[in-house]
Amino acid sequence: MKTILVTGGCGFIGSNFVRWQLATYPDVSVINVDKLTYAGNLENLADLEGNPRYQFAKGDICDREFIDRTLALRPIDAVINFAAESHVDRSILDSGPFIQTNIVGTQVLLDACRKANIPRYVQVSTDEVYGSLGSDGFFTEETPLAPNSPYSASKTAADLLVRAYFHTFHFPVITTRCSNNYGPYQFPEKLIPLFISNLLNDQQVPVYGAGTNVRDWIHVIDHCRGIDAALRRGTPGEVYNFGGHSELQNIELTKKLLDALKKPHSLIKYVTDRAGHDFRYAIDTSKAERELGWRPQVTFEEGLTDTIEWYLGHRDWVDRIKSGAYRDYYQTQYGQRLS
Ligand code: NAD
Ligand code: TDX
Repeated sequence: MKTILVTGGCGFIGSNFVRWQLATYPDVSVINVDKLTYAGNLENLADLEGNPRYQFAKGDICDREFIDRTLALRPIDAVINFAAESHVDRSILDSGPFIQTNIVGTQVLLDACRKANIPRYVQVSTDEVYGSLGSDGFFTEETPLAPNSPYSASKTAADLLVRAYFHTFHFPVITTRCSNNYGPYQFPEKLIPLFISNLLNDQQVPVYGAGTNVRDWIHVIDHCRGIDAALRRGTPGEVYNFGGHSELQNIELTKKLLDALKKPHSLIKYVTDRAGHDFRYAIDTSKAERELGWRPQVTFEEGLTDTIEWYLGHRDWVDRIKSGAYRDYYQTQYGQRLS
C-alpha cells in the first residue's frame, strides 16, 4: 500500500484517519479529495501542510471529470470514501444534499474507480443502515437493512450500490459500518462536541425527548484502526461492523459531560424529540475481531477525558466554526440564538 486516495479528509473522521495513516506508515502517501462543505475544514490538517507525503485536491465526488483527473495523478493502491453529508438532523431539514453526495457521489466514484482499475475501494458506512434496536440485541453484518432517516437511507442506498458493483463487476469493494464516533475535530453539531462547546460558554444543552435513547460510542482512532484493518486484511465483497462496547443513554452521557466540566445539571434542557429518532444502536464486533484481528482499545473514560481536554485547548477552532453559518443552523434547528 503506497498511495491511498481518501475523500472527505477535511472532515472529522477523515482528518483523523489521514493524520493517523501518515504517522503509522512511513511509506504511505495520501491524496485527500474534499469539496470543503460547511463540515470540511482545512484547519483540521493544517499541521500536514508541506508534508511531501500529503496532497490536497479540492473537488466534489459528484464531478466525474475532476475524479478521473485526480485518479490519473499517479498510481493509486486504494480509495477510501469518507465524503458524505453526515448529520441526521440536517437530513431532516433538507435531504437534497444527502441524496446528491451520499448516493450520486458514491456512484460516480465507483464508476471512476472501476474504469481506473483501482485495486481496492473501501466504503465508510454506518450502523444506522440497520435501523433501530429495542432494549436488547446487537447489530451484526447479517442484520437486515432498515434505515429510518433520510441520512441513513442515503447511506444504505450507497451501500447497495457498492454491493452491486462487487456482484456485477467483481469490483474489489469493502464496506465498514461503525457506531457513533467521538474525539478531536468533530464538528460541533453532533452531541458530544455540541454539548462540550455549549457548556464551555455556560449555555444550555438540548437533550431530545426524555434522553433515554442509547448510542454505542467509539473513539475515532479505534474506528480509523478498523478501517485500516479492513483495507489491508479485509476480503473483497465483505462488510465489517465496528463499535466501542460503550453503550450509554444520552442523558447519562450528558450528565457525565456536565460533571466533567463542573457545570450544574440545571443546564440540561429537554427539547422536542428528533423526528423518527432511532431508539438504540449497539454493535456485535465479533466478525472484525475474528477476521481482522481488530478490537477497540480506547476506554470511554479515557477517550472522553482526552476529548474534553482537546476542546478546552482548541476553543479558537470551535469559535471560528460557530461564528459563521453555524449560527443560522442553530437557530433553525433549536429555535434559539446562540449568545
Ligand atoms: P463530516 O461531516 O465531519 O465530514 C464530511 C467531509 O466530507 C467534509 O470534509 C466535507 O467537506 C466532505 N464532503 C461532503 N460532501 C462532499 C462531496 N460531494 N465531495 C467531496 N467531499 C465532500 O463527517 P464524519 O463524521 O467525518 O463522517 C465521515 C464518514 O463516516 C461519513 O461517510 C459518515 O457517514 C461515516 N460515519 C460517521 C460516523 C460518526 O459518528 N461521525 C459513524 C459511522 C460512519
Ligand atoms: O442536540 C442534540 N440533542 C440530542 O439529544 C443532538 C445533536 C443529538 N441528540 C441525540 C440524538 C442521538 O440519540 O444524541 C444522540 C447522538 O446524536 P448525533 O450526535 O447527532 O449522532 P447520531 O444521530 O446518533 O448519528 C451519528 O452516528 C452515526 C453520526 O452523526 C452519523 O454520521 C453516524 O453515521
